[in-house]
Amino acid sequence: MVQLSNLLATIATASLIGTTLAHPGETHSRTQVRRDILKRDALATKAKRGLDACSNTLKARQLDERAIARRSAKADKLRAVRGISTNAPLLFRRNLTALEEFETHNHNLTSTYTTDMTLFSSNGSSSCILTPEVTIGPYNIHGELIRSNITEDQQGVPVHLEFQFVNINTCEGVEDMMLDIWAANATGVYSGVDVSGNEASLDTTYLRGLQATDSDGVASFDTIFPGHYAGRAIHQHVVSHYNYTILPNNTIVGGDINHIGQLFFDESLRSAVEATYPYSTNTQSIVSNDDDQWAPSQADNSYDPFPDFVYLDASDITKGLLMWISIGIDPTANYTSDAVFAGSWDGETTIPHANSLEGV
Ligand SMILES: *[C@@H]1O[C@H](CO)[C@@H](O)[C@H](O)[C@H]1NC(C)=O
Ligand SMILES: *[C@@H]1O[C@H](CO)[C@@H](O)[C@H](O)[C@H]1NC(C)=O
Ligand SMILES: *[C@@H]1O[C@H](CO)[C@@H](O)[C@H](O)[C@H]1NC(C)=O
Ligand SMILES: *[C@@H]1O[C@H](CO)[C@@H](O)[C@H](O)[C@H]1NC(C)=O
Ligand SMILES: *[C@@H]1O[C@H](CO)[C@@H](O)[C@H](O)[C@H]1NC(C)=O
Ligand SMILES: *[C@@H]1O[C@H](CO)[C@@H](O)[C@H](O)[C@H]1NC(C)=O
Ligand SMILES: *[C@@H]1O[C@H](CO)[C@@H](O)[C@H](O)[C@H]1NC(C)=O
Ligand SMILES: CC(=O)N[C@H]1CO[C@H](CO)[C@@H](O)[C@@H]1O
Repeated sequence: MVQLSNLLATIATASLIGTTLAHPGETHSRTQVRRDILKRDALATKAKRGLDACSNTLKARQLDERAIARRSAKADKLRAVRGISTNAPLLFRRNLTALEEFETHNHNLTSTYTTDMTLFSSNGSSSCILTPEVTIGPYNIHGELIRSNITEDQQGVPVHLEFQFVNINTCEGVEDMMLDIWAANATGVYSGVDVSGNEASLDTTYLRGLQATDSDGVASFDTIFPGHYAGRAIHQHVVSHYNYTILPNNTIVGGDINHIGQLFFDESLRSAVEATYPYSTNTQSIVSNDDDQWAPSQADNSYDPFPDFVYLDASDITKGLLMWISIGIDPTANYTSDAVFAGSWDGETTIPHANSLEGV
């Protein structure tokens, strides 16, 4: 069996390299990619150690207790809105053991589900989730709006996606960061770009938006499960800004970036989602997390770039998912120089940048 650490490191590494090949705008050289991987591995090791040290502190326990209460209440609320019985079992409790058995075992835990709400814990089974710093990719757009619901008119499996950022030095939530997220739609097309491999969509902003973290380091979005596109495993981008300025027109300028990440999703979940309409109409070729493993891996850090999740209705995935991930960061890190923007949204259209790798 593939070791968890190697498997995940490989996934993370492969994704980074996969991005380089798959995204037409990406021009990083192999040397640059290798340098990025080494830098990221060093940072991830440090963050993992920091989070491990956090797991038994009072602050972390309190943060976790609040997370359990919040996520549990959120699940109830989302289910009530959709008219789903709160007694219905939730699907897919993923834990570290399940993840280690990722390749050989099905970790759909429907039949073993109990009423234990600690499944919403950030610690315990899914102890101290860590996503590494991953390349920003060429589809980042400057000037998107501050809003929690980024769905717009996009059809797909609704997802309430909760991020929690934890300071690896203090074990506290990282407050007042502006999270900026983006992903491809159900048929694998990003809004706001017009490049080969991505249907022209400059006048759209779907599945993009910003939200500030609260005192627990939490910010959440209502979106849909992303679709796949050729050359990449399904992923969700997230970047965190700090020391930014909010403009009157509900967007931000300035500041620095202290995390650049991508979330990945369990293979079984991906297939279950993609069996439904309109994902089922996507004709682009699928790259699974496993298939992304072609790249050589030299690191063996314990990465977990997969959010935990529950089905809101155990019998119908199209009713939606609640997903959450806790990400350990060093809030004083500065990745501003690694951030590139494909264009800027001006309220009506996206103005592509002449060089998609330029900063703002
Ligand atoms: C974690 O998952 C494994 C494999 O699916 C399961 O046997 C085990 O009971 C789970 N542990 C917890 C704490 O849920
Ligand atoms: C968090 O996880 C660690 C490592 O598994 C464990 O030692 C600790 O007791 C857990 N803390 C809580 C509050 O569950
Ligand atoms: C988000 O907005 C879409 C329409 O744009 C709507 O259908 C959906 O119910 C909203 N989600 C939530 C959780 O409010
Ligand atoms: C995804 O976006 C493209 C471009 O905006 C659009 O043509 C396509 O219909 C969208 N897919 C779905 C499932 O709505
Ligand atoms: C998960 O398990 C439940 C119950 O065994 C089953 O109905 C459902 O189809 C499974 N889903 C996936 C994605 O395997
Ligand atoms: C972060 O990096 C950017 C780009 O290199 C630089 O302009 C900025 O001054 C840095 N911020 C801090 C707080 O050092
Ligand atoms: C918001 O205001 C800034 C500064 O005037 C402008 O550059 C930007 O295009 C505006 N964005 C939107 C979405 O209106
Ligand atoms: C100049 C400035 O605003 N610096 C702030 C940047 O953000 C950090 C973390 O939130 C603050 O500690 C600094 O004061």
